Amino acid sequence: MTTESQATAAASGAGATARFREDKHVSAATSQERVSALAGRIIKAINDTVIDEKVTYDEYNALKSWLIRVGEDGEWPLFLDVWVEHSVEEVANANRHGSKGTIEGPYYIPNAPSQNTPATLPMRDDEPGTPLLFQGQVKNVAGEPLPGALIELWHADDLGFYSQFAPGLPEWNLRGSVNADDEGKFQVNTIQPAPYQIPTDGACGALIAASGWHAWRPAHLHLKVSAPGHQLITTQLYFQGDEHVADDIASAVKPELVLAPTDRGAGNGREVTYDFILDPED
Ligand code: MBD
Ligand code: FE
Repeated sequence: MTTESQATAAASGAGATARFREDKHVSAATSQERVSALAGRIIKAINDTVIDEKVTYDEYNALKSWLIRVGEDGEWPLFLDVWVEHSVEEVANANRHGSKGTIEGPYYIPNAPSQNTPATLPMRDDEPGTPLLFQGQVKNVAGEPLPGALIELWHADDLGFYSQFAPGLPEWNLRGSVNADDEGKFQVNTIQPAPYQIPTDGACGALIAASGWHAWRPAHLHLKVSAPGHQLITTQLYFQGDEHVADDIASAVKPELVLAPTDRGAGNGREVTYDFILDPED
């Protein structure tokens, strides 16, 4: 039997690459002018670094072989989502008045099994981890409840593995689409995810080791929240007391996104309430 501990960087990378190709229909919408301006700046930033740092041929060749390996390991989605997506998200959501967004990361899968609130995410009978009741309400920027809200939730298990990107997990483990009630209220039963370490055995892990960095993200819930007439928000929620909240490898933590769940007593795990405020469609 394959188990989660046999997850490899190359297998998760191949999965994330395939996922990206299925979901993101990148058109030729970028003009020649814009491509030239952006590619020109990025190339210049590399050349400026070479000149400023007096980069040697050995270092240049190390870079070349590392970049080749990023491709071989299928780790371009991981590399970009860990080290670049946070600034793209900052630009994209700069004018929102509602809840904070943050990066999507490489492991979203659309069309998870749909349920009405109160919901329990698909999980194994013996799913390890502290039970977590996540509840709240979806509202507009005037504080009014939004009917027809949808909460898509996906997260790692108690060992830090995502279904469909690590072997041995049921297809939709800890992934769900929850319809809120007529007042935008929702309740989702799940388990507390573990801190997540990005794969250490691939090209991104090699960069982290060679730099003396760490590979950790704080434990997080991934969410996409939407309602008719409103802008979908892609975000993550973190947990107070997690040491990696202060030094996320993906730079995706914002203070507004840190939860402080309370104990429910009687061995029922923890619960936390978080309301989502959605901006109107433009
Ligand atoms: C993750 O789970 C994640 O959220 C990001 C941003 C990168 C790698 C794995
Ligand atoms: Fe994640």
